[in-house]
Amino acid sequence: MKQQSVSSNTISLLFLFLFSIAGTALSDDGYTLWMNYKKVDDEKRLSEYQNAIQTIIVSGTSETCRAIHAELDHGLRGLLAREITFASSLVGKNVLLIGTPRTSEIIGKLGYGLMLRSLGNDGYLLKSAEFNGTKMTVVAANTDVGLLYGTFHLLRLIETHQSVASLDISSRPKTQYRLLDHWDNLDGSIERGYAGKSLWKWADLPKSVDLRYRDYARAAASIGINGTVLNNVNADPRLLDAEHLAKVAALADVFRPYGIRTFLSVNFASPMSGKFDLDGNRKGGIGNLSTSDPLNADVRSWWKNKAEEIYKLIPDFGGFVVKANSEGMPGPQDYGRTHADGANMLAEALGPHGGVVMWRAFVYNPDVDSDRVKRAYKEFVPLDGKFLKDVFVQAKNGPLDFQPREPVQPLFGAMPKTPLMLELQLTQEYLGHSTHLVYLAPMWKEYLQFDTYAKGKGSTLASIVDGSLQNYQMTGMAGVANIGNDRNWCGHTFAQSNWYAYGRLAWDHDLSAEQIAEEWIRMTLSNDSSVVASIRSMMMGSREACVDYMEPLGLHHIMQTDFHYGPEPSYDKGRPDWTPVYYHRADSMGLGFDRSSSGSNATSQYFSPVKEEFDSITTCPDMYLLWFHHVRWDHRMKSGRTLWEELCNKYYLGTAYVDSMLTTWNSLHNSIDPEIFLLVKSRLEKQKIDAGIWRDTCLTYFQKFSKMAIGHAP
Ligand code: BDP
Repeated sequence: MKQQSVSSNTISLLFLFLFSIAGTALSDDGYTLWMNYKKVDDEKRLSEYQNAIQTIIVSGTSETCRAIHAELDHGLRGLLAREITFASSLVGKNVLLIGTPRTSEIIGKLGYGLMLRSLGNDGYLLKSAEFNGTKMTVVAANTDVGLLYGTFHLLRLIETHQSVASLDISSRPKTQYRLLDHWDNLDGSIERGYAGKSLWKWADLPKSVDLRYRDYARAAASIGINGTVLNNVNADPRLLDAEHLAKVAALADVFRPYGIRTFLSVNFASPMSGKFDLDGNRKGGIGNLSTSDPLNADVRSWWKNKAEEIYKLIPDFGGFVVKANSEGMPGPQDYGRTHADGANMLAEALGPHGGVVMWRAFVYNPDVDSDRVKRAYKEFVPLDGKFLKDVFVQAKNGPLDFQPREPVQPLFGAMPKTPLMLELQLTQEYLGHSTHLVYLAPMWKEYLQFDTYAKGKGSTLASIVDGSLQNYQMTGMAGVANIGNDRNWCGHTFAQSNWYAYGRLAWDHDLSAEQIAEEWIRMTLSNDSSVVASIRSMMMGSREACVDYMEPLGLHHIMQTDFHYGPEPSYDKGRPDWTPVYYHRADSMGLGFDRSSSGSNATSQYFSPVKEEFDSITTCPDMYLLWFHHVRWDHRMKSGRTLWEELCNKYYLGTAYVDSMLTTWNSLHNSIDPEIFLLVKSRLEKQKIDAGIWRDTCLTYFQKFSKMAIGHAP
């Protein structure tokens, strides 16, 4: 579980030994995430577990089964505080049996066949059973990876002190592709990364394989992640050269036993010859062609050959993510071709090998519409039905860019013939980086539960993404990772909860944000119920507070240009669709962007009755009001307050919530590991200062237009 490289193995082991003889006073540096496997401190539960798990049988010899064995050995040794006995046949009275009907005769005889049939490749059963007088806890699945997921579920039950006495659980993921997207660059930097440098040590690979890669895979698999995109969507073409593919293959070898497939972001101009411009930026690709036109025969065969080369090295390679014709990246439109032409060419290369294309819909060409948020819809909806079967169109949750709050991206529901993959952002690009405590599950739930009305009432975003509404043949979610090489992976301890929550929701979007928070707190911080309750309630309101102190009532993109951390509402230079002034449109009359039918008419991209609800200033929910309407300062809100009063109120509510989080946290100083306590405390203190800056900067700026006094309800 410690970070070390193979070459420094011995030294690290020595350290480990010295640390362990130093006793238990060592504080928690966060490295073990939600898998710290500390001894169960509830005596009753501990003896229940010790009694139920006396001998373990892991049926199967695959690398995945070896990983299961290692995880149980390590996990249960910690949790149950004793040596763990493994056996290959039934011995003793109480057995933990892990196997598939193919690898274990007993599983075959227990009669789970029908149940297993409905669980697919990744699902599993957790059962309490009896066989020939032996009491058993059973993890059964159709595949070894299913067993791995079931094993992690069992460990989670124990880590959260739940009974394992009469288990009857079956679980299968609601989406097929559950990916973490890393925006990591070859030089070790991470685009929008706030937790150190990239985990991937390109210079050392493939020879030296950091043991941390395995811990990454364990953590990801423990929450059901089954794919990792290694590099930035602003893709460096060199990742596809032979030298780098060997490095990618070495990573894929580490991830494979954990059921994690490897994917790459690719640069559309890869087949072209490349050079560096005066700023040192690479233009073009790694090939020797003079074009990357997707209808050119040489370009097409370049990609086919590249795919063959990749699959020779990585037989289970997952596929490509492509950012094309967006923010300066090359794409098919450079040759007058469509996004579908580009995506289909790549699908033809990957499809025969079992790979997919994730073609991003994050495009906002100003020629398409003067309102940035309408552009992706206008470019992609006409292409519905034109993509080959191995293509996903991957869209961010909102139509702009990962703001603290946006309405749903209207593409969802509007492309019934194209599987849409939902892209969420774990890294807090616009939500206080790794300094602010913002638990994102409530936000993701808000999107997933949003009713698009695409096929009438009940057409939630979740039902689109999981394929049930429009019968997608492939389904998936992608989360832009918040992971770096910081010792605790995510910078902020609570940012770990966002990694955790993303995986859990990608597996099952019906889980509640509260339940996920509770699991995470119990596994990471404390199993004491009152501590859990305090932290959970802190987390649950943290995202709404962030919206309130940054961009309440539908305001958006009023942050510092490019850095995206603090407020900069007065900024109006450069591309208009990147400037706060373009978005908030404050003037002497009021505030907000008129996207109603009397303005840019972005409301028309939604289905009825959402369209009408958003279009009218009286029915538009407060939380989206300034997104869709330019509202008079003296407009009466649903609360009875004027817009100006409500705005002030929200900013003060947000900052007050941060104060209350700090107070709650301080009250827990005896209940939390000291290292984690101090780390979180110092970040909350900074968050408090930042929230005040947001409030004061924005209100003072808007006051210039409203000419009203800043005040707030007590
Ligand atoms: C924006 C980021 C930018 C990304 C871009 C994208 O500011 O760094 O490259 O999205 O998603 O959120 O492509």
